[in-house]
Amino acid sequence: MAKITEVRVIVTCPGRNYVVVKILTDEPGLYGVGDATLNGRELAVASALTEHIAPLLVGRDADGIEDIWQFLYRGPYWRGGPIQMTALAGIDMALWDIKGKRANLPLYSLLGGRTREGALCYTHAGGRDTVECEDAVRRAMSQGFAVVRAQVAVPGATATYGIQGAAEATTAQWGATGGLTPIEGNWEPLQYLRVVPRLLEHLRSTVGDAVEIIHDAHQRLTPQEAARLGKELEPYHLFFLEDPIRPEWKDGLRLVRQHTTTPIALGELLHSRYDCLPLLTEQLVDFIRCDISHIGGVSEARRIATIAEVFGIRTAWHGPGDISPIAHAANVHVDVSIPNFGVQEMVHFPPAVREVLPGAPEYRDGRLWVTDAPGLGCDIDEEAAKRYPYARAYLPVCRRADGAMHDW
Ligand code: CS2
Ligand code: MG
Repeated sequence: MAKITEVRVIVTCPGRNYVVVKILTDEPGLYGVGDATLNGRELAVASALTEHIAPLLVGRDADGIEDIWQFLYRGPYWRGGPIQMTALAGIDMALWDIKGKRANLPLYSLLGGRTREGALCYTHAGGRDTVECEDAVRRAMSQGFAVVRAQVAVPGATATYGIQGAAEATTAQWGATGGLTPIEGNWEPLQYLRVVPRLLEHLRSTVGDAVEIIHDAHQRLTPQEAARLGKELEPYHLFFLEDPIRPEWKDGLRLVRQHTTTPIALGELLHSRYDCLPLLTEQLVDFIRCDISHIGGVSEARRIATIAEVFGIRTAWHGPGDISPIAHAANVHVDVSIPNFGVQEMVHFPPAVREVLPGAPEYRDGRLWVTDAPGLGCDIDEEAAKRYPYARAYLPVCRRADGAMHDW
């Protein structure tokens, strides 16, 4: 038995903010790390951890992951939601890390062992117009990517989600406005619905079928608009259309499904297996893409994957730059140990992030690889973390042309 002696919460900003949980034990040198980053609400999670969760864990057996998970999920009476499930994810990952270190086995081995060599992954390709996006797709292909996510600027919009590619998801500049108000963009559905089929037509007629293409609608469409887009994209055979509608509108997915055979992926704004359930049991999605840091960690990801498997649904876990290398490693350990893995979103972390949080999965030949180091294979350099103090940042927001709020 290894007793928990301290739950340390470290908030650091090596380019963008990350919240790291470090659980220490009474076994000399034995600790685990977990990611508890919720972009734009970092300190809310940090305070849930330090004020409410950490005092409950000191003295408990670090081996009892399931019991601690249930205790933190059901125990407080108030359950679910992004803040609590992100805090729980940090704890869960750190406990799995400890278990791996005690067993001297990599996490994927504890989860049942390898089902595949490496995790097929995709990178982001974006452009101000279709040609710029094509260049980005070609660059990704030359680096070995077999799957890319393609986004293009919407004419007339002051900012469009996704067109700056991976850089957008890996710098604190993204949404950081000096700490007062978020950047505001605007966006109109009709322009967007015209430009995306043109992008796909352009990509298929220039780069051909040699690459799989994903497009992220980022929860901006109505069910009817999403159905129209899915239908118009059918000739270009997307790998999937991501987040066509808001997650609140699960029923709306039925309409989308009735009208299009374009595969659908959804999940980054869901927070538990309960949130995912109707999407899975009714086969309303082809890929479930929750964020391991926002669903209570490795334990819940495994459970969601198992339910999805029953319905022939594959995983495509969220993997943006706003969750740390620790979460990316957790993703890949799950990816390589489940039977129904689909694809993994990835980013290239900049040097400062790698310095503070070593151990991100390595990219090679279109796939991500974790090492055989015990546990997650990640760490935090606390001295380096201190050199990058927290800096308040917000995600951008999006308005319609008349000034009304929309979904970013
Ligand atoms: C996105 C994210 O990677 C994705 O698919 O939807 O970049 C998302 O916008 C951010 O994680 C929000 O913090
Ligand atoms: Mg997305």
